[in-house]
Amino acid sequence: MTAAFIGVLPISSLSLATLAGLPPGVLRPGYDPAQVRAGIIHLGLGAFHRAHQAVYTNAVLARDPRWGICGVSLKTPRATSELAHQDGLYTVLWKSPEATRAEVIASVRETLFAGDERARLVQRFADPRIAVVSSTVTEKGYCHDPATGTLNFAHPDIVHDLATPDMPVSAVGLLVAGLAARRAAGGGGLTIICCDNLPRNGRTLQGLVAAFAEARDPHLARWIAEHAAFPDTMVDRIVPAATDDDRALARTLTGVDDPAVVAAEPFGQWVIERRFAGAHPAWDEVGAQYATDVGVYETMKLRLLNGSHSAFAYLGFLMGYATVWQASGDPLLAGFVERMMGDEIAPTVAPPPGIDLADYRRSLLARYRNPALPHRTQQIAMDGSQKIPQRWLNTIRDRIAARAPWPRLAVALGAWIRYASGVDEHGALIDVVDPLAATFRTLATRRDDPAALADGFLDLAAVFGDLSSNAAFRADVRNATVAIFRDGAKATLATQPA
Ligand code: CS2
Repeated sequence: MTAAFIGVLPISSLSLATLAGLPPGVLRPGYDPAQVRAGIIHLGLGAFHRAHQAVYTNAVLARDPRWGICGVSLKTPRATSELAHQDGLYTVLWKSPEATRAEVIASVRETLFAGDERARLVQRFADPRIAVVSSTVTEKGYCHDPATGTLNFAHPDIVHDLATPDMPVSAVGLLVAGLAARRAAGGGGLTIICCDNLPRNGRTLQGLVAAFAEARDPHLARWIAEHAAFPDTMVDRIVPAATDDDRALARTLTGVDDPAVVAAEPFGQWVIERRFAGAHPAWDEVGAQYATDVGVYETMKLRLLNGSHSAFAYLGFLMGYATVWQASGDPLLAGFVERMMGDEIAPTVAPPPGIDLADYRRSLLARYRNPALPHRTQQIAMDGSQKIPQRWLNTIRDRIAARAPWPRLAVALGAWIRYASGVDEHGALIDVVDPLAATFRTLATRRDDPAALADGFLDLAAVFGDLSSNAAFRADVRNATVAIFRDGAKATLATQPA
């Protein structure tokens, strides 16, 4: 146990040793963490995993100790070292507008940093007790072409991993190396569960793994096709990056230090396609749902939730709002996004069984307006090139096919182009975080001519795919971009028909 000091009082860290002494109001694991062994490898130990899949798994562990998580960080050792330091424990702050509750989660029972424990990690896949591998590595972590969902063989990480398959740095390279180790050990089936916001995320990851494995060794590719299952999933919970205030609040509520705290809304949804290669946790007994077709849930969530989230992010940022909570409280912007959802997005979405889309839309706005959970517009604005295809462009494709208008989605795209070009409405620089940021900077030299600037962005085939060569689509986005640059975001919204 380590100690930090506030003034002269030593504050202990969260750990197995301090768990029993936490105040009674703190929710604790309903099992003895020491009795748990790992049955799941999870790639990507970020806040979302800690507040979502790891929480469902925490509930499963109260009934079945086989499903502890071996949590893996791929890029930086921060999460793994923080968690290792506190025996894998961390606090979730459940924040609703009315109250905040602290809960300690203990499902992460092992931690590995791929950077310096790669060989050990690959060998972990050979353990017969591991039956599930899940991932939250963000959209860009799959090294794919967002417009087509196919592996980007020119991506430096993929080039690296194909040259040195035993030293993988990418998630796909790592999965294939792990599957190769399992095959070499005579291991059985493995269920690989992608939990990122990609359309048909299971099928997509299966295609990426198959393409990589085929390039590496066709026999391995065949073994994977026969032994690995890749269910589609829909994952939902709003989990903004934790702040210093969250860490201070956790300390007040628990009496211990926890740099790995996450803050999240109580609402959560996890729909998993019933497609498993072997044993798996009974997540369906603790609030998740197994379904034969996850596509309808996923389309609804990606287009309505993530689509409106990105609209609030780009337009809200340009209008001076730092958080979704503030942006969705602006009547002009909220009205605009509501119309976008109701008139343009919802008609392209089939309601999943038992869900009323109007209720769903209303509940999204209520979730965004949770003042206890400020979600930075700039956080959501990150990596737009990887997000926009599934959040907006597939909807637009459906609208075009139905010969139906999509004026608000065009304005949202204009806002993205303005944001990505790197200067806000007051001339201040925007910190644009995106794998294509360098390309954006080159395109942004045309900022003095918004129509030409828009054309430069619309030429990005990795984002726009077939739409790059659709003249009518280009004209609508070009006009919206010109309006945003000429009039600003607010005035552009004000001129939309009611
Ligand atoms: C957000 C998502 O950061 C983003 O791009 O839109 O992380 C969103 O909060 C989750 O998908 C909600 O389930």
